[in-house]
Amino acid sequence: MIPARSSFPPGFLFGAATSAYQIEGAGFGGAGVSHWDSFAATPGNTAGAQDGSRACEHVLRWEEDLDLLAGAGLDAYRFSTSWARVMPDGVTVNPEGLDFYDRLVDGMLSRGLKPFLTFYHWDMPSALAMRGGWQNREIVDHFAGFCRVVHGRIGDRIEAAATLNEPWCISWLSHFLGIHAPGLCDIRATGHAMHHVMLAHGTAVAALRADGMRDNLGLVLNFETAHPADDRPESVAAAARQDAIYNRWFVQAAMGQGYPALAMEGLEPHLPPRWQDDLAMIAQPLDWLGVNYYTRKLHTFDPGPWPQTAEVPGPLPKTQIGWEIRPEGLAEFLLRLKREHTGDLPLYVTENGLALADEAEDQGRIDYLAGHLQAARQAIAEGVDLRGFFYWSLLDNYEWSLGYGPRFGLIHVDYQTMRRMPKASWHALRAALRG
Ligand code: IFM
Repeated sequence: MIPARSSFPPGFLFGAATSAYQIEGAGFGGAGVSHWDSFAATPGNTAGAQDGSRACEHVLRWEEDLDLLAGAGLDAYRFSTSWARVMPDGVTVNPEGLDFYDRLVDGMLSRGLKPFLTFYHWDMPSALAMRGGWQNREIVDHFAGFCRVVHGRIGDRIEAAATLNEPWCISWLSHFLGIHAPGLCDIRATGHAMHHVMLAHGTAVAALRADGMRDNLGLVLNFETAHPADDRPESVAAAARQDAIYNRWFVQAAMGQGYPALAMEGLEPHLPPRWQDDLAMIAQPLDWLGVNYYTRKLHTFDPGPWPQTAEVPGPLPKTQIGWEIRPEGLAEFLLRLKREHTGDLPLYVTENGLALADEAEDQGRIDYLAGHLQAARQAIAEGVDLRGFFYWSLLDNYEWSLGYGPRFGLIHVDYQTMRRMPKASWHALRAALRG
């Protein structure tokens, strides 16, 4: 059973999260081409070559979506702004794009929902991607400029803002594993992207502070438990390397702890020149950190080039997309962050959820939510200053390279008619929140 609102500290926020490209419909409202449009248009990159041009037509149906958020008794909505919608060529403002977010934020406020903005959730304008995107240091100032434009228009009404969603996905998943746009498999591109993405974060924070954003500015990172597949020392070492790349690189840099040695073993030769000079700019003081947690993976030694890790399927129950369900990992990360990296910095769970193929299985979503909310309560009981929890996702939506097959939503979307239908989990969450 989903724990009741009353079992959390007063003021604890419950919300749901989405991102622009996954729900809005990039084909509407004068948005420019993003690197996700061209990535999806290239054979083999996304399931069925599906893209976000129509997605959930949120740009046309946002009022209904906000009604469903408020109807569930949620307090907050985590959304992102599409860079390609706000600045189709990466630099020139599209007034229609900004008007959309202006209306959306007012729509949240009029329904009593607190707006939690993420400036960038992956839809980079192609014009900038063609200049090297995150590999090119130029992106740092472009990104800060984009954040300033968005903040200048809606910053007076948002509750909290994060610069970036999941820098691991922006850099490693997209430049090393080639699974997300721009689909590169190149360690040098990866090293540059992993540094520039953090420099862009820090530079944007400094710019937003200068523009008057004094509080509630943060960063959203994803964490994934990396366990060794067996007791062999080489598997233990492989899991530790994976942990350094995924779970330590970004948080350490943001918290002023430098890059982790185990990741530097492979990445240092591929970082941009004079990367050390940027560490202070990266480590800007933040007001909160967002934690996205879904799963754990098992790792073993791989005899190829660094990082010599390979994933092995684990024994735990799995979601539609094969991710193991392990709620205790959430409590472990929240406690570890406090102990090793963030100290007393307020934390939010900014994403947690699962994909299930079919509504008949929706009890699985209720159980998943219950387990992870219990883990959040445990972390709070053990002293973590956790301020809120956002379910991923409000709606079924475009799951990137996996297309529209995986269904993460509290609300079912019929992609033919665009009809929204709350699932059993939406009702269960509402009951828990209303008490
Ligand atoms: O859909 C994604 C989201 O865009 C970022 N975090 C993980 C989710 C599920 O894969």
